[in-house]
Amino acid sequence: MTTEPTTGFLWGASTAPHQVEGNNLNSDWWVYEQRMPHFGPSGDAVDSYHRYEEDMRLLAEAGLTAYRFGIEWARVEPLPGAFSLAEIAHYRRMIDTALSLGLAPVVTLHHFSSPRWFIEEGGWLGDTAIDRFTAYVERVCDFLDGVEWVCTINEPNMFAFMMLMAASINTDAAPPMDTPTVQPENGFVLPLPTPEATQRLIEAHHAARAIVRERTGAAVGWTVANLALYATDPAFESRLKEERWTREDVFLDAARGDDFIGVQAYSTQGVDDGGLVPNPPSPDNTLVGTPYRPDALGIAIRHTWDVTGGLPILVTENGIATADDARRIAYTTEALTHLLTAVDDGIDVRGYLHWSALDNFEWGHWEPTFGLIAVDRTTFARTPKPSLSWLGGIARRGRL
Ligand code: IFM
Repeated sequence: MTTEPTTGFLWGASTAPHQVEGNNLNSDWWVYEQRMPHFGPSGDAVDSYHRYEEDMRLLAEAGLTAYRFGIEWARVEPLPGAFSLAEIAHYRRMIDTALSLGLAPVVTLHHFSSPRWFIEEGGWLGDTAIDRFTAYVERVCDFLDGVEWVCTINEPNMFAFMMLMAASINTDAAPPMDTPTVQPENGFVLPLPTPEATQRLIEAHHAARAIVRERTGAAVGWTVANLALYATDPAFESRLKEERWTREDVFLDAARGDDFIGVQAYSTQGVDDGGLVPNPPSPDNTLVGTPYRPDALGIAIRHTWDVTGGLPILVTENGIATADDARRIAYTTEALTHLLTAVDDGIDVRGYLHWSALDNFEWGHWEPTFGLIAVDRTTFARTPKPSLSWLGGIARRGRL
């Protein structure tokens, strides 16, 4: 097996603004968190809003060459049509900092959180959704000079469930569902994305793609959560196809015509004649309740390549929620072996971005730690874990 990745292969780590920045007061998620008694609110998060330079420097000094971060719509446009020049300058400084440190910025335009006013106005299914989102995207494109990778919407297939939380925004009630990213003890079956949510997100992605193409020189795509679904028995193959289409492939298919597709993979889940089978509890499960399956990345890369008809792939997320960093290294070693075998087989993979750069706010939960860097949430001191220098070493050598 060749372990030499393609020239210019990006080695990096990812974050999302709401999960690391802190005090994202104008976002819908800020509202949901305050209303869910069992949620740990994001609060100051890990204060990456002020400490992004230190965070990026740690990644660059370790040897990584890319950083995926997001722009927070609720900050850039805190009121409808009112754009904050100070926040725009902030994100421009982040791009400049990444570039000056030798990190390719991979910029996400929407990662689960939306402005509170947008959701109150009717949100993603409302009449104004596409106009509002595209106005924001147009404004952001004005300051993306030097950015070569833009992700429009993160995990539309997960976000389609989070959209259900919006039903409570104009009430005092708690949102009607918990986050889809952390599985409870008793197992868990994600609801199906509704056709309306799916179509609206595809429409939004295509509209954003056109704007990014027209106004920037960046490659544009979206990032899909790959569930690495499998039939628990050959008799369930046709049900597997249906589940895959609605939960994943419809979003991958909509990426045809994009410049790349973001692959995000963590674990696998079985399908029987009743649909998804809840993951059984096991001491081996990760801290988000999913089975330990480092092979999920290879499965996801191959499936994505097939469904998109050979679109270049950027692994925009892969990692493990664990308190044991040696386990993170073991998981990632195996995941990368699968990635490199796929490259050997001719699949065009452009980079690997680990989730996550930092331990962060896992959508209502703080216990599942995914980071290459630990953060003391009272002092905000950063402590790189051994996995950071390990991954940086791979990036420097360009081989496992
Ligand atoms: O933390 C999330 C991220 O926001 C989207 N992809 C999965 C991650 C881990 O659950």
